[in-house]
Amino acid sequence: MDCIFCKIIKGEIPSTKVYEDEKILAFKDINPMAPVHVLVIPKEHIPSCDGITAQNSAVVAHIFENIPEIAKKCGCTNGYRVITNCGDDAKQSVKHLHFHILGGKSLPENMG
Ligand code: DGP
Repeated sequence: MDCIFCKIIKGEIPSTKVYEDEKILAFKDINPMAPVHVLVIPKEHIPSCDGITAQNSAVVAHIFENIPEIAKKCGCTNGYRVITNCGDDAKQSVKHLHFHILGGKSLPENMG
């Protein structure tokens, strides 16, 4: 499958990893929108939020169980934002489920 994030998981494309275990990987976004901009992804290929089911949702819970520690470790000491883009209207550019962690500064209120 021609998926950039699957290639990052396999080590075929380099990334700056900040957390990894058997189910998930977190790495720095190549185009940071904030001082801290990390992507957290499942190692299992799930295309987007639309692909989350009762069969695979445990990995999503696992991601959220680890997000506070990842955010803290990366320097989000005063809060952070978690975002996932799903589909064309949201401008999802990589079709592998990922959660952006943004922080390290006071973020703008407007998200729309
Ligand atoms: P989204 O628009 O939600 O699909 O965001 C995809 C993000 O992935 C975007 O912020 C840039 C990042 N990205 C794309 N390709 C690469 C890559 O090869 N390496 C890293 N570290 N990030 C990437």
